[in-house]
Amino acid sequence: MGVLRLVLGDQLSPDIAALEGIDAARDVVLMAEVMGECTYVPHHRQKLVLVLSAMRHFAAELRARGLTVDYIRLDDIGNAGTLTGEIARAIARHRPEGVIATFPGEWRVLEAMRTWEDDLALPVEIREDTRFLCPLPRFRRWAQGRRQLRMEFFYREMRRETGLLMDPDGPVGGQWNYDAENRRPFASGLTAPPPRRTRPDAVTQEVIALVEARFPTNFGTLDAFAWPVTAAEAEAALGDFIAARLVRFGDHQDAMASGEPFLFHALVSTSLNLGLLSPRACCEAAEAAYRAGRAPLNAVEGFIRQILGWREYVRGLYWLKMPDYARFNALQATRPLPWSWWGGETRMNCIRQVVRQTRDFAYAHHIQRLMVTGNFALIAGLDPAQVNEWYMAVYADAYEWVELPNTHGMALHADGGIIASKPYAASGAYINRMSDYCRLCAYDVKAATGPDACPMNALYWDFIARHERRFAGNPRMAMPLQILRKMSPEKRAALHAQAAAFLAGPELRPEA
Ligand code: FAD
Ligand code: DLZ
Ligand code: SF4
Repeated sequence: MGVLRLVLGDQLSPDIAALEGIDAARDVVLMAEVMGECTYVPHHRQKLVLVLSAMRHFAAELRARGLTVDYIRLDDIGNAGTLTGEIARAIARHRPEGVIATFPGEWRVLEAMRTWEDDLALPVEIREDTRFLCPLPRFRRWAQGRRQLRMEFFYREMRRETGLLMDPDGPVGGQWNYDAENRRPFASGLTAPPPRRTRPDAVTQEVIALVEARFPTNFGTLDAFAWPVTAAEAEAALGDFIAARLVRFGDHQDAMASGEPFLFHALVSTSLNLGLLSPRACCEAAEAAYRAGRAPLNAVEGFIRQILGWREYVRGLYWLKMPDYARFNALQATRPLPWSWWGGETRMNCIRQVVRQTRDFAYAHHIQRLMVTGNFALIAGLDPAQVNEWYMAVYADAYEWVELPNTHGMALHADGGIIASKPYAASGAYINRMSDYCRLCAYDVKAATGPDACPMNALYWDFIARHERRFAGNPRMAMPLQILRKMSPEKRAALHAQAAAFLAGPELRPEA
C-alpha cells in the first residue's frame, strides 16, 4: 500500500490536511475509537456520543467518496485502547510507507505523536491544521516582542487580513468593536426561539446504546441529545441561528434566564471544533445577513469577534504558552471542587441552574461559564487543575486548546494576567443584573453578611482582600481596592468571617 492517513475524532473535515493529495487506490485512512480518548477526562455522555457518532458518519462519507477507511470501533476485539496502539496495529496490518497526520488540538496528543517516528520506525509527517483563520506561525509573529497580548489588537489585524466586515476605508460602521452594545441586562419575559435540534438517526442511536452500556456512571443525561453529527446537519443548525437568533444575539449576549439555556446563542462550537463547520463560513454567513439588512451590526460584529477574534486568539495563545501554561497557579488556589458541580444539592440558584443545564445539554453559554461557575471558582479559590478537568469533561465542545485558555486564563486568572488584564471577579450584583437567578434563590443577593446572605458577596470581598497586594499595581482594580480600603476594620472582619464560614460549610462539601 501507500501511506496511512490518520484522522482524529475532532478532525472531521473533508479538506483536513492529512487527506490532502490522497491516492485513493493505494492509501488507507485510519480512524479509531479508543478508550484512552474516551477516558482521559470523565467526558459528559453527550460529548462521547457526539464525537463517536460524528466519527462514524464521517467515515461513511469518506467511503462514499471512494476512499478506503480502516475504522476501529470501541468494542472491536483487540482494540489497543490508545491512538498510539492503534497506529501500531494498523502499520502491522497494512505495511505502509509512512504515516500522515494533522496537528492535533491538545499538547498531550502532540507529545504522543512525536514519539511515533522513532517507535514505529517509519516516516511520520505531522501537517499543520489549516482549518483556522490564523496559522500558528502567523500568531507567533503577531505575539513576538509584544508586552501584552490583547485580543482586541489581534482581532483588528485578523479583520484587515481576512477582509471580514471591512469596507474599503476601514471597519464596517466605522468602529472595530461593539462590545458595549452586547451587555443588555436581563428583562423579564426574555425568551428566544428554540434552536433547531437534530434528531438522532440510527447511527447515533447505536452509539447512544454503546455509551449507556460502557459509561453508565459518567456525568450527564442523554435524553435531550440533539447535536449535529454531520456537516449537513451543522450547516442547517447554522442557518437556523442566522435566520432566527442572530438578530438579537448582540443585545442579549451576556444575559442569563431560567429555563432558557441557549437564549440567542449560535450553538456552533461543537460543530466548529469537530470540523463539521468552518470558521470562515460562519463569519461569512453572519456578514451576509448584515449586508442583506437581516441583522444589526452589534449582533454580527459580536458574533464575528467571537470566532475570528477570541477563538483564533485562544488557540494561538495555547500553542504559544504550552506546556507551562497548564501549570501556572498565580493565585495559589487549592480548594477542591464542590460536589454541587457534579449535581449535588446547593442553595445557590445560579450554580444549580448552570449545573442542571450542563447535565442535560452538555452546554452553557459563555457568560454562564465565565460569570457563574467561573466566577465562583475564582473567588472561592478552587484548584485550577480540578476546575479545568471539570470544564474539559462537562461541555460537548471541550478540547484543551480552547478550554484551557478560557478556564485557566480568562475565568481563573491562574495565568497571572496573560489573557485578561484583570480578573473577571464579581459579586452577586452582577448575576442579579444579568439574570433572573437571584429572584428565585434561597439566598438574599442584597445581603453580604448574615445567615441568608448571597455567598458571592462575601466571597468577592474576601477575594479582593486576599489578593490586595497583588492587585494594587493593577489600575483596572483601583475601584474595588478603593472601596475595600474605605471599609471599616469591623466590616472587613465580618465579610472575612462570613466567607470563611461559607467555605467551611456544607455548600463546599467535596463529595456526596
Ligand atoms: P456563541 O456565543 O454563539 O459564540 C459563537 C462562537 O464563537 C462559539 O461557537 C465559539 O466557537 C466562539 N467563541 C465564543 N467565545 C469564545 C471564547 N471565549 N473562546 C473561543 N471561542 C469562542 N469554547 C469552546 O469551544 N470549547 C470550550 O471548551 C470552552 N470552554 C470555555 C470555558 C470557560 C470557562 C469559558 C468562559 C468559555 C469557554 N468557551 C469554550 C468559550 C464559549 O463559552 C463557547 O465557545 C460558547 O459558549 C459556545 O456556545 P455557542 O456556540 O452557542 O457560542
Ligand atoms: C474527544 C474524543 C473522544 C471522546 N474519543 C475519540 C476517539 O475515540 N478517537 C479519536 O480519534 N478521537 C477521539 N476524541 C477526540 C480526541 O480526544 C482529540 O482528537 C484530541 O483531544 C485532540 O484534540
Ligand atoms: Fe447566585 Fe447569590 Fe444570586 Fe443566589 S443570590 S442566585 S447565590 S448570585
